[in-house]
Amino acid sequence: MPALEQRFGKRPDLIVHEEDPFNAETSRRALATSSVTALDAFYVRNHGSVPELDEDRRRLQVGGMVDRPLELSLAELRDGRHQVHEVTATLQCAGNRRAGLDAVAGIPGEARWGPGAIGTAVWSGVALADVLRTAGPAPSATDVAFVGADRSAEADPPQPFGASIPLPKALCPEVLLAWEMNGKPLPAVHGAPLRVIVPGFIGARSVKWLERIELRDTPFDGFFQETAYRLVPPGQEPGPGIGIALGEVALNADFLLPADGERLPAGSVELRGWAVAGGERQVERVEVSVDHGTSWRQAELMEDLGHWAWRRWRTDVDLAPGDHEIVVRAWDSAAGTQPEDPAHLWNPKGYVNNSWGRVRLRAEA
Ligand SMILES: Nc1nc2c(c(=O)[nH]1)N[C@H]1C(S)=C(S)[C@@H](COP(=O)(O)O)O[C@H]1N2
Ligand SMILES: [Mo]
Repeated sequence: MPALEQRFGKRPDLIVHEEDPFNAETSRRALATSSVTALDAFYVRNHGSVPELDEDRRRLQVGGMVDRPLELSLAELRDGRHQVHEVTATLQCAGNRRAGLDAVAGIPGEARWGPGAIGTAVWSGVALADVLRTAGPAPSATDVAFVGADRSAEADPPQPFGASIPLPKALCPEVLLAWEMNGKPLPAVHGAPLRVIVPGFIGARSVKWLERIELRDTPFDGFFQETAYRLVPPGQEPGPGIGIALGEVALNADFLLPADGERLPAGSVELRGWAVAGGERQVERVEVSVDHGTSWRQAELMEDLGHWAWRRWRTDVDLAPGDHEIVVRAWDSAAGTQPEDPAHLWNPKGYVNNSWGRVRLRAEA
C-alpha cells in the first residue's frame, strides 16, 4: 500500500482500483454513514496523473465563439464581481456499478467499480453562466467545452481530459466553477484550483483542473467526449462518434448496507442505500423486494438535500433463517423505473449499469 500522502489524504477503507492514474471508490459503509460524503472518503476518477499546479499563476481562458475572450486569474474570479453560489450536488461516474455488467461478460481494460463511484458534496464557486455572460456567447454557439490541465495517455493521441455540455445547460444556475468542496479548499485530487460542477450530468462532464472554456457550434471533439463516455451498441467497436454520448445521469439505486454476502442474525434487518434520478428528474419512490420482484415494499426516503443531490433510503425487513436475495429499484418524477437485468444493459465500455440493486444475505438462527 502506498504512503498516505500518495493516497491524496484518503482514508484507508477507500477501495483502490488503480494507483496511477489514481482511481478509487468509496466503501459502502462510508457512503451509508453520511448524506454529504466526507472529503477523505469521496471517490476519485482520474485518466492521468494529478497535475501539480501553481494556483497563483493559473489563468482560466474563455474563448471560441464569444464576443469578448477572457483570461481570468483565480483572484479575479473570486474578487466579488461574480456572486459566490453553493450547490449540494451528487457526482457519479458513468462506470459506477460496472462490476454488475462485467459479471455478465468481461469488460477488459476498465475498472470493476462497485456502487461507490458516487458521492455528494457541497460545492462553492461562481456560476458558469455569469462568466459566460461576461464573455458574450455568439448567437450560433451551441456547446460549451471544458479542457483540463492534466494529460492522459489513455487517450489516442495522449491529451488533456476534456468534455462539453450543451449551452442551455451551461447557462443554468446550478453549473459552477468551483474552488471549494464541503467548505474546504478543493483538494488537488478533486481538481484544484478550479473545476466545473455539472449537477445532473455524468461525472465526466465535471472537468477538473480547468484551464480553458471554449464555446463551439459542435460538441467537443476530444477523445473523452467523441470516443469515450459513449454507450456503444453490443457488437460494435468504440470509435469516434459511435454510440450515444452520455449526458444526463440515468435513474439508479443500489444497496449500501448490509454488504453483499453478509451473514447476520435472523429477524429484523435494516437495509440502506442510495438513489439518484439524474437530469432535472427527482427520486419519487424507492422500493425493495424480498421475493425477486413479485411484491415490493416502500423504503423510507432519508434527508432531502435539494434538487441536485441523491436520496439515501432505509427500510427494515424481517428475515427468516436461510439465504435471501433482496432487490431494490427507484422510480423518478418522469414515472420511469430501473430495468431488472444487467444482461439487457451490457455495452462494450460498461457504462450506465442501472439494473436493480441486489444483495445476497444469509440469516442465521
Ligand atoms: N481534468 C479531468 N477532469 C475529470 C476527470 C479527469 O480524469 N481529468 N475525470 C472525470 C470523471 S470520468 C469523473 S467521474 C469525475 C470524478 O470526479 P472526482 O475524482 O472529483 O470524484 O471527474 C471528471 N473530471
Ligand atoms: Mo467518470
